Amino acid sequence: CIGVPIVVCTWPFKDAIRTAWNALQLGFSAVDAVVEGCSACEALQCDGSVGYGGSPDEDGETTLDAMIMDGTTMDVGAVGAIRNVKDAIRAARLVLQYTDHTLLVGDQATVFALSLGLGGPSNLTTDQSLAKWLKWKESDCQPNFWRNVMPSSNTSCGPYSSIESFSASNDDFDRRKDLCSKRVGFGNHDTISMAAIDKEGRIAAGTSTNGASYKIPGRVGDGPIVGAGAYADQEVGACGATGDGDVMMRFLPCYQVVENMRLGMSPVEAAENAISRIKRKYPAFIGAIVALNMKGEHGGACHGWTFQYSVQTTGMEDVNIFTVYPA
Ligand code: SD4
Repeated sequence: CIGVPIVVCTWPFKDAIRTAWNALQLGFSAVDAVVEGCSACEALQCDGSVGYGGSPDEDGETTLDAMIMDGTTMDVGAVGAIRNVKDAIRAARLVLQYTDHTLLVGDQATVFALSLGLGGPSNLTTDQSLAKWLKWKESDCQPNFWRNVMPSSNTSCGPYSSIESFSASNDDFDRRKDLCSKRVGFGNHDTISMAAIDKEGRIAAGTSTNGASYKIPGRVGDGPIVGAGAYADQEVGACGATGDGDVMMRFLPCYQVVENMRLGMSPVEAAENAISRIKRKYPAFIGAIVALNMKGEHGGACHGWTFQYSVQTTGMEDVNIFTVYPA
């Protein structure tokens, strides 16, 4: 089934797709559909990687990243590392709707969202995220995201001064990270990235995630970065990404995908090309991309894991799940 309206998203987040699809069926805009779909995932804490209570940072706090892009106007609203607000995608939408800005971050994003009536402040920590963080704290898998820091056993600044692995090489870091990821679950990269085309042919894309577990506080991932976590352009199509955002955002893979399609590539070719550009420099990265063009053709590509994405369009009774294997 190919056509429009259509909604696609990373991973088998069926409820998110159904929510967005219902919005499209009711005649809502692509922007509204993506916001509603991502919002449903936040409330459901999809895979623990979206919404509150997931991916605690080094201090145990959950912060959220989200973005919504209107591919018709190219307007964007995004929030990075927003604290104490459960509705990250709605906060992003407020940025889009009520400001000339693109991205607000941290505490000030919180103040902004609350001032415009979003619910909260809410504690984003849950028993599960606390237990996960404690397990990590008690493991020898700290720190997670530091490298090339001078060992300095006699300084008292920062929680890591006594950790000897600072002197390890980058390869050692990668190996250790890999081992630890299996033990304490570093690798939960399951962002929702969604794209939709509505009945009037308008296109939008958006993301919502609680980012990377045990990140350094203040870290913002690829989710709210235009062209990295998602991108949409009415003339061409849209894209959503998931995976190791710290690496992926260096390549603006979703911008790349849309530009690839503009030059005539199919969604699959465009996604494969964007992934291969990252792979060339970072053979160990983990990530995936879903691409959609204005005809409603879609495709995906991935590296380092098997990827699934979800689609609903006219003629499909329910959400269809597509599986993509690494090239
Ligand atoms: C990030 N890309 O913050 C996000 C994490 C994720 O699927 O799960 N992606 O790096």
